[in-house]
Amino acid sequence: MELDIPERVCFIIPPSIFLLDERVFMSLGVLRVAAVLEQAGTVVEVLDLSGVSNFNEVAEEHARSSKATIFGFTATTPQLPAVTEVVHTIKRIRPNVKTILGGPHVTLVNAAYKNEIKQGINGRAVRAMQKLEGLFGTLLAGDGEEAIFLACKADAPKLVDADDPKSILFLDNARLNALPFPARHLVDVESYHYSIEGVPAISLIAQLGCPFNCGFCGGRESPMLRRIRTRTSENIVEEMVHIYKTTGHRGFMFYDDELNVNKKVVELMDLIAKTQRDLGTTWRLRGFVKSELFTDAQAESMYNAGFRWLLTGFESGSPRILQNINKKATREENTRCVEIAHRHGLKVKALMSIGHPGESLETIRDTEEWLLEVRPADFDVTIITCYPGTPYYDHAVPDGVKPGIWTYTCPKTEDKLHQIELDYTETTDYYKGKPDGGYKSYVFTDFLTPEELVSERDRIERNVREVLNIPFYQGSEAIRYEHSMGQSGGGITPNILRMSRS
Ligand code: B12
Repeated sequence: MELDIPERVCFIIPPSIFLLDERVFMSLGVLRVAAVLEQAGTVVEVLDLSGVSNFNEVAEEHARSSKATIFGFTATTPQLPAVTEVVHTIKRIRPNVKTILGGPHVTLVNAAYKNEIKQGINGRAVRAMQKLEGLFGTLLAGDGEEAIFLACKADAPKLVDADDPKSILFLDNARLNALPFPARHLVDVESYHYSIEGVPAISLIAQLGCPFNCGFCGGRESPMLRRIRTRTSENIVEEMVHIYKTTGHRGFMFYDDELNVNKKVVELMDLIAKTQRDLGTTWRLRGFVKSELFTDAQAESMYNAGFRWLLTGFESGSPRILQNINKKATREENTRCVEIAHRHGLKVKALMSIGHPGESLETIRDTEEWLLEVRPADFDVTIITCYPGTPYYDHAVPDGVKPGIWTYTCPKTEDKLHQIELDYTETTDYYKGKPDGGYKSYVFTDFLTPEELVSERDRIERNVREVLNIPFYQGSEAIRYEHSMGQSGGGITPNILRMSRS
């Protein structure tokens, strides 16, 4: 395919005001797209507004001085209100620039939209899609690495849909393997602070996709998020070595949905272990596993590769709720997973959630009891969000009586989850926020109101932390960018704005 190479593109990473600390993990997806453009010769600017309280002022200042004619935004659903503010500002200051939205929110709204259209429904997803169409010049759903060239064209279609395995823009394993690593040099890596067992760590994503079908999880009908696409073990380790040699990091947080859905996980772990021996270094690793697939052999190889921590979305201690989620793992399998990990010296962070269909005080108590029984080294308890593209959202129907309420009914138990319809350009809905006061629920069940779900969440978190002696996290506050913070000669400080060498 003949490519039109854009001259200069500015990518904007919006803030995530609801997070306890916004500079823990960088947005790798948009940096993957940036890397491909850089490789093609485009000058790429990245304005990283994570953790900047007056983000809109900074965007305004940059819009005035930037020579970019294309502004690309990335957004998860709760980042959309901030993105909406910023895109309005950019269009006001530079009415002739092209604006593009990519990332999880538009990908998932598009998946939900296609689902509604297929069923002949003009519902919430159609409205959500129309909002996005009004705000941005071009919408890009799915893999951005190759689709970006089409999206940047002056005559690009309104929607570039790369989230379709039939599209040539949907990446296969071979192309994924051949692409450049994320352009981490376009953000201030040092300002992102995360450590594993005291070792400064950086995130990476080895494999894409999760084939499971949990009710709360985004993208179950989005091939980009559902189909497993792998890179070779050699290519993944090459990225780790590249990070180690360029930034000196010895800690790696794997953001694959579940490392052990990869049949070659043990091979990968053995190669990671061997690479450390060859380089004469020791690394510390952290990542996610799916509980019912976890084995002693995996645990042993993970420990040898440098893992000391695992994270698992156990979600609930209630067998009925696990069934309602369509989790596939039973309470017993979840317990077994923690036991295997402990046997091999791996600490477990248990990721729990409440607000599922049929959730009641009793099922929440089951979750609390299970945590106290298996004694994970850490845990969190979140409140379910029904974003577009989750089965809870995609298979809900409007309540016949109450306007603005949608209800999902579990096919097996007929338990229900009620959802308040939201305008995602205005409301910041997230499942994990700041503890004590940071949570708000937009779901409820036949047994618990939104407010009760929030108070139960806060209660479990306090109780279990107290009994298991696990401290609350300390976050870090957003910073206010002052012009005087700029480098000599003015301009936005490099921990917010970076660009490729022109
Ligand atoms: C790592 C991760 C995190 C990290 C880092 C977040 C980050 N910004 O990267 C942390 C822990 C901070 C995090 C937090 C949250 N996360 Co998260 N996270 C992930 C995870 C596991 C991997 C992300 C990733 O690197 N993917 C791989 C890259 C290649 O894909 P990508 O990011 O989608 O980017 C590609 C395309 O989308 C596109 N693209 C992306 N941006 C742009 C921009 C332009 C201009 C273009 C053209 C293209 C483009 O091209 C990229 C390359 O193909 C995903 C699940 C998944 N497997 O993707 C969930 C996921 C993104 N997270 C999710 C959620 C819900 C959250 C939270 C809201 C949870 C909460 N606290 O309530 C927060 C939101 C934080 C935020 N910054 O907004 C959902 C998003 C759903 C949604 N509707 O938006 C996902 C999809 C999980 C899921 N299946 O439900 N998350």
